[in-house]
Amino acid sequence: MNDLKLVIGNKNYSSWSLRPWFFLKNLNIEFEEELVWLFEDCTERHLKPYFSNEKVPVLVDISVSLQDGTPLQVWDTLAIIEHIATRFNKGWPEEVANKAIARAVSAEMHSGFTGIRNALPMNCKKHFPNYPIEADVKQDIDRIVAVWEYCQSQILPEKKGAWLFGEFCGADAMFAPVVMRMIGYDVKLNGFARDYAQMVLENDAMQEWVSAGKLETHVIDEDEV
Ligand SMILES: N[C@@H](CCC(=O)N[C@@H](CS)C(=O)NCC(=O)O)C(=O)O
Repeated sequence: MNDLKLVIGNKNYSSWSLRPWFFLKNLNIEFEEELVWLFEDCTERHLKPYFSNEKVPVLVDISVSLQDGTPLQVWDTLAIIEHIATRFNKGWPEEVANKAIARAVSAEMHSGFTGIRNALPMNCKKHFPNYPIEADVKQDIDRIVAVWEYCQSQILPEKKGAWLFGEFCGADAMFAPVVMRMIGYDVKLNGFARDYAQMVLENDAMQEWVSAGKLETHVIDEDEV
């Protein structure tokens, strides 16, 4: 039995769920998965056992007990990533500056980029060629590309690799759904951003997630543009 259970939403739509799932998969940490269909009659009942204000993702870690003997629950994507990194002592760059930058860009992703998040909802099934990109979304995209290039410029010679800091880390997980949005809405990218997006799309874990998302038949109307 796994110590960890990750409660997630629909793979086709739930971008927040994808982040910790992608993080665990790429760190080769085993976990059980519970999928809850979002915005349906049963959603509230299925999320009631969790202290997450009826939101996903939630990580349940039975190796850690609370005062009342129940297992630790961690909700909110960034807190889940931090807990996994603390428990397994991996998942952020080791070097102090890059660790701080990785956390800064992850926090920026967590709290910002509402233009792209609102206008281009993740939908693994869809591809919209030449989708019209509004000015506020373009601003977000430009900032994201600048962030990716900034991270890449900090890669240490001994950590060379295709991820944002060479080796995979939490920042890659935080930006993974953004890649899906950029590809789905046909955002034109160049240079490192284009190669990075392609690499994330081809990643085994991403392919597994997208394939499962494409098989789902549940529809969330507000995420359909
Ligand atoms: N800031 C939260 C956001 C979580 C969130 O909004 N999750 C969405 C699914 S992607 C959700 O559970 N929505 C259900 C609802 O709002 O009722 C996090 O980082 O985990």
